[in-house]
Amino acid sequence: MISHTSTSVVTIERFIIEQERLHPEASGDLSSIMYDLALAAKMITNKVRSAGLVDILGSANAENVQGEMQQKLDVFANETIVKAMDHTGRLCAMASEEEEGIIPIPPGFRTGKYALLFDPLDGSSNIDVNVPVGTIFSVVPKITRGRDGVLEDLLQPGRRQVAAGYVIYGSSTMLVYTTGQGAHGFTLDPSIGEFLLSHPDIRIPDTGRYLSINDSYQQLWDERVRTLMQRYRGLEGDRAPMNVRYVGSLVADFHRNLLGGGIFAYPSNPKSPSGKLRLLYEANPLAFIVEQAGGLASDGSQRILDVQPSELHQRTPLYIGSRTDVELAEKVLADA
Ligand code: FDP
Repeated sequence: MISHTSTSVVTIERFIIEQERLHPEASGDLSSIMYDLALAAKMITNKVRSAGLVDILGSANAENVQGEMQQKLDVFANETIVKAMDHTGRLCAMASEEEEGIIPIPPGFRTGKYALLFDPLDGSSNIDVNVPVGTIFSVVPKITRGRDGVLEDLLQPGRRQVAAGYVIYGSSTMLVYTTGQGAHGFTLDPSIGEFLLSHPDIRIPDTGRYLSINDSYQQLWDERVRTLMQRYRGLEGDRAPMNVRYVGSLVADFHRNLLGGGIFAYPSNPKSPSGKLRLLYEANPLAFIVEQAGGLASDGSQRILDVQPSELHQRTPLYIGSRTDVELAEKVLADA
C-alpha cells in the first residue's frame, strides 16, 4: 500500500498506476477498465446534475437535433457504460440491471478476459426529488474458452470478483472501488474534471451508529427479523440503540454506513421471498467493498460472496455493514 501525504494530490489515474506497479505481472487491462468506468461516471454525473432542468429545457427543446426524444436517465446511464466499455477489447461480455440478457461485445471488436456486471443508476426513482443515486459495478474474470463471454462467466460467486465499486452522485460525486487491496474513495473535482483521492483505505467501524431499514414492511417481517430490529434499537438485549437512517437509495445508505458505521438491512418477506436487491449488480460489489473495509455482508445465513448465483437478475436478502452488527443478524436469524 502506497502512502500519500495529506498535501499530495493523487488523481485516480495515478493511484491506479501505482497500484498496478505493485503487481508487475498485471497486464494493465483491469486498470484500463477502471479508467473507462471513471470516464463513464463523469459523463453520467453531468447528466444527473442537470436532471432538474430536463422539464424546463425539455419543454422548449423536447427533441434534440438528431430527433431523439429526451432519454430517461437510467437508460442514458446504461448506454453510456455500454458504449464506454464495449469496444475496448478488455471485456468478453456485460450484464446490466437494465437489460434482460447478456450484453455481447459487438462483432468487429476484440474481446478480453473480464466480464462486467453493473447497475447503471441505482435508486433512480429518487431522481425527481434530488436524492443521491448511484452506479454500482463488478468485474469478474472470464472462465470459459471461446471469443465471447457466456452466462457461466457472469454467474460466478462474488468472491471471484477482481474489482468492484460504486459511484455516488451526491452533493459531490464520489467513486469508491476495490481491487482487493483495500477500499479507496475518490471525489470528483468538477473544476478540473478529475477524481482525486479523498478517502484512502476506508475502514468501517466494527460497531455501527446507523440502522438502515424500510420500516414500512414491519407487518411482513417474521418473528426473528422483528427481534433483530428490537435488538438494534436497544429495546431488547444489551446493544446501544442505533440511529435509524433510511434514504431508500442503496448507494446513499451504504455509503453513509461505510464511512460512519452501521448496517443496511433488506430482509425477505412473504411479498419478496428473496428480498429486493440484486445479488450480481448490488449485493456482490458492495459486499466486496465492505469486506475490504473490515465489515461483513450476509444474506442472513451465509456470506454474500459465497452465494452461487443461478440467474442474472437473482435477488437476495441483504445485511451489510459493520462487522458486529452483521454478526448479530446472523446469530438472531439462526435462532429457531
Ligand atoms: P429503487 O427502487 O429506487 O431503484 O434496488 C433498488 C432500490 O431503489 C435501492 O436503491 C433501495 O435501497 C431500495 O430499492 C429501496 O426499496 P424500498 O422502497 O422497498 O425500501
